[in-house]
Amino acid sequence: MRAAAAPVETLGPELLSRLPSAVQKPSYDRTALAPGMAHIGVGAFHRCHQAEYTDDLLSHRPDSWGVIGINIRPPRLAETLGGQGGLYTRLIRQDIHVEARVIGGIVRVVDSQESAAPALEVLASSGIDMVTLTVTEKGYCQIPSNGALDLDHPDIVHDLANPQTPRSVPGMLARALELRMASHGRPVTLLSCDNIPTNGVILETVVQALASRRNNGLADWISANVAFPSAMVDRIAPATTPADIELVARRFGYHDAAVVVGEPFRQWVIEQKFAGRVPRWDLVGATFVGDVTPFEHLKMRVLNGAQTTLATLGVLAGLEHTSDAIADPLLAAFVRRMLVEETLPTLMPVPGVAPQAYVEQSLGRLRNTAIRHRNHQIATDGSQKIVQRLLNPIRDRLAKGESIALLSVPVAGWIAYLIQASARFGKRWPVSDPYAGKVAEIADATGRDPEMLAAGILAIDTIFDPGLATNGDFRGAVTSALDKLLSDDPMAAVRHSLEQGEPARLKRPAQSA
Ligand code: CS2
Repeated sequence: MRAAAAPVETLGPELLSRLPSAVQKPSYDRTALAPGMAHIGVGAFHRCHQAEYTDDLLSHRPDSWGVIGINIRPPRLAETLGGQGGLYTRLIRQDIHVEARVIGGIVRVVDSQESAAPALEVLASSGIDMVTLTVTEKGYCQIPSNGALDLDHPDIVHDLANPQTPRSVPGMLARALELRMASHGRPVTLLSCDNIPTNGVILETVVQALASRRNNGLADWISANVAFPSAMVDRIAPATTPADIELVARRFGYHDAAVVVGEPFRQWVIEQKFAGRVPRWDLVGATFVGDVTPFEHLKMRVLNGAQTTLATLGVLAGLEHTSDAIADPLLAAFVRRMLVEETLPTLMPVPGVAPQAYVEQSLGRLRNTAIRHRNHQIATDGSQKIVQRLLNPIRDRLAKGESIALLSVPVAGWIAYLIQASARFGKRWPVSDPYAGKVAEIADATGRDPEMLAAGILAIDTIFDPGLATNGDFRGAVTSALDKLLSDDPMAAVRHSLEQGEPARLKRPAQSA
């Protein structure tokens, strides 16, 4: 009779001293670590990015910067990270290479999905001097086209009526700040780490929009005691899959329900605008600068612009991951030309960065076959992403009378992606986007006519500002690309735009009969 295999042990504090030597582990004493900051939204990106910088900082100089991780939306943390004492494995993967490290900076986790109370208790406490957030673009309850608080958002409607039991992120932060003001009064920095331009300004705008309606001095107290720096964050870290968890078990011999996987590249540029104590992430690779705008534009328009383009066009071409889409010669040629010819000229100079080299580096990152970044994941919440990734560079080019033939194709790609998920277009795939219902309604009403479809969707003024939506060149280019993307040969849109945009000297002579 064969002996039963020994059960695989789960990662936790007691396993730390027995981890295989191939797995790097915290070099500092976790038991001595006091919490000094909180993070809201402990997803793969936080665990792979800010938490790694914090872990580097704690190794560099042990300090009271332990992190309390809070989730206010699913999934619950108690069963995964919580059960592992906050520990998890961060894998860095590049093609066949895997580097493993257990990150130790998260000292406690808090589930606050059912009620705001557990989150508020942490956020309002006098020991917390820094709050970082990754709550996704839509977590800010802002109107994508102008960044103002969306007063019609159901959670905001709720929070305006029930300010002490908030549901939204802005509502929760406004309430936490109100509690701080009424108790210890300590200053705090709220640092958005979501991938939105001027994320600090947006966070401040939505929090202050609620605070100013309180009429109790909260807005003024916030102005004097709270900082909202903007930040550019970068590392590709797709959703963890069962295969990643399996890889850790197979290679390193333990079970970890909270594994995250990222690429080697990482970058964090933070506006130097703080209130109170600040973790010195600048000592471990982050950059503190006066203005993050040039860094944000570069990253969102080049790397993220390429990702969104490859994601939606990739799905339409039947491709699963970013690395599959960029392995397609047509899509690769398209995205490079779009970035070099149309996107780069919209960018301001970025200290220390050569734009062409940045494009090549970005495309290289997207070719990493070990990063299984699903095109559908990137296409998720596209309505919240296309403004900064595609529409802003388009607007800048149109203002200078420059061509937008290439950048319009992924805009049409986003439309085609969403409308093909509607019942009218056969529900080709499930989608997750706050505007999916609205787009489906338009598709139902207009049917297949590309001109009517494009007109209907470009009229959504919370995404497309009216100046852009009514521009004839833009509308024409989107309509023409959409027509082809909805045909049996969707990639004709990509081929056509490449041929059209091709400088005359490169055009092939017409074939003679
Ligand atoms: C991606 C980003 O899902 C997405 O929208 O484009 O998460 C991207 O991987 C990160 O911004 C990279 O830093």
